[in-house]
Amino acid sequence: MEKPYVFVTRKLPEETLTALKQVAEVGMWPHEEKAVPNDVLYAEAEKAEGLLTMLSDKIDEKLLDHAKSLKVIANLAVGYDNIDLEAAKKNNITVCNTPDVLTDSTADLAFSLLLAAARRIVESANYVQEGKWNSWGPLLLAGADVHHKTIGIVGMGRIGEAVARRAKGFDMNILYHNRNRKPSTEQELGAAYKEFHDLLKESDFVVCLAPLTSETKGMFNREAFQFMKKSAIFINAGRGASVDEDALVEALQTGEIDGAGLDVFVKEPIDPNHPLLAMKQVVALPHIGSASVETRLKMSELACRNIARILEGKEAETPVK
Ligand code: 8YV
Repeated sequence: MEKPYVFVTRKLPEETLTALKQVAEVGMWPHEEKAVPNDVLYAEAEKAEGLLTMLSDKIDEKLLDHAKSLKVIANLAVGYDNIDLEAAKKNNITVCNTPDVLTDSTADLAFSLLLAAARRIVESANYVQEGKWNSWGPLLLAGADVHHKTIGIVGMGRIGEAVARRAKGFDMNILYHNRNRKPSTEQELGAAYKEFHDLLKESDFVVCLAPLTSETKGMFNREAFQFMKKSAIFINAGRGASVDEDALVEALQTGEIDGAGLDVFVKEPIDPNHPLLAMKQVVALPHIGSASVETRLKMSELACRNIARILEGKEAETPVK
């Protein structure tokens, strides 16, 4: 019997595809850093029973209506805001993501951004590399302490909790805001639930780890930045569109807040001329939250297992509910 066809929209390490290749014929876009063009995606999706997709692929209703044989989409991410879930449901397509395997790597990165922005790590490294280090001053490149300060986590899901655990190790006072309260997290980590504006007012570091939904879109707007302390540092390792970037630029320019560490942007890749990139008090990264070799391999393996299981008529390991 002919094996079902699966299309993978970016080049993934061969060794992670083994399980999938046992049950499917696998086609793969051969580039690692170049997105699959829409005409290729449409042509491949039309004959595929499974798609392994990236956050940068827009999987909308038009594509899903067109992909008549499609049974499963596995997104190489915990987020799935690139996929029209309603349209997938309408077409009986199971959507899967890659939770858990990326939690700790993403929390490591979010906390590194916090440390880097607070202690001016990137600015200081550039200073040495550019040959500017020719004397010493007591306040030369002095940043802000992290230990014993207050962190306010917006979005207390798995990654938020993992960031809170790291913050606990730095003796930080932990506040959080979330759709629903997390009594076990409050107990385990001593995290205090706050209304959004109270969290903004009281935090030295405001860390956004919320998924992109109609409620979180643009929630960090001009008013939100005005609630923050003038010494506050804003970290975003969630989704760029949770932030009104014009308001963020303005808040940084006027000293409404002190700095930012950003792994995600409204438009990715960000325009190299974007005003945020010209600011010394901003640490900007190219959406590398889960980008450790170990984690990316695990994400790819999990996505492949999910597709293989659906094609074999089993339940997916991590379907989006
Ligand atoms: C992605 C992410 O995995 O998991 C998510 O939701 O934002 C990242 O970890 C990465 O951008 C690859 O799509």
